[in-house]
Amino acid sequence: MRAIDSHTEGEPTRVIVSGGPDLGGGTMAERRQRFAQEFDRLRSFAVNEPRGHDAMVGALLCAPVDPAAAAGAIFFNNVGFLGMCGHGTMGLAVTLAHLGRIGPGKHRLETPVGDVAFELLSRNEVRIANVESWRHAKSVAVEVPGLGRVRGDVAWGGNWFFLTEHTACAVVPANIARLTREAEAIKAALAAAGITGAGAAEIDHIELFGPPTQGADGRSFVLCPGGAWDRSPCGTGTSAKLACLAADGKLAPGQGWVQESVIGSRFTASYRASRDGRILPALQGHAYVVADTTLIDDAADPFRWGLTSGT
Ligand code: PYC
Repeated sequence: MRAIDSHTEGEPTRVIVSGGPDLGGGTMAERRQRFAQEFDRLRSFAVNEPRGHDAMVGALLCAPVDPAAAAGAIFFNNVGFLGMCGHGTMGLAVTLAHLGRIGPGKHRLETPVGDVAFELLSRNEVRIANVESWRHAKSVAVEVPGLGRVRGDVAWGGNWFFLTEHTACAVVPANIARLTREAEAIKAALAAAGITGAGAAEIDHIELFGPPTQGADGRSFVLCPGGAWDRSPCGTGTSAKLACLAADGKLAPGQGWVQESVIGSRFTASYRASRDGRILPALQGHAYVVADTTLIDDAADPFRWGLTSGT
């Protein structure tokens, strides 16, 4: 399996460019389902230890349904599959450029939750136009053991998010272990209380906000499904935040928003209005290719399919 690794504002992406599962034709949503049902161990093989680690996000590069698109992609992580991935799309863009498959300019990526336009602005700078995003529920209250009543919004930005300013500590690197515990407790409480996204979808990303540093408008800690925290400001999380700001009338279409991660890396963002109060977010950030590598499959290796929590 050939993999090209990159990071986007600190968050890793591993793009499988060859040797991945053959998922046949069909939409990216259909191919994601086939990947999950028939080839899940290849997901673990590619991103879990010993070849990867919990924070690694994978992207299987696919031939697009529409030949005019640059590519299709199915994003996944240490425990399962993602809808969209903002940082991953930026990583994939610089990877395609590294492979000589795209040049500077505008391109389109097919994902399981819709098409995403992206623009390679320079070797390491990418702008993406994410899928339609919206706030699903405002100021939802949930009782969280150890934290008390926590209020936050539920929003879609390509994945489901619970966004709250209720944090027991500052959003700084020294508090990452504590923020992780807090976010995990909120996620468990939401599930226990039956609070979901649309269509009973699990809220699998938790976004905790604290005061930004100079030059930024928002600072967030994002817990991803699988327990890893996002080193980048999280593209789908930033989109969910823009949807909430738009719904509250706190950010106008076209107005800039700088979101920083817990480690201080940044995306610049804005949105266009869409139907029914929904928005079309645009995000910009930097990504760098860091490895072009071969993942080896040894049938004698007891941890051939990767270490998982059940290992
Ligand atoms: O950038 O959208 C994102 C993302 C999702 C999970 C990790 N990063």
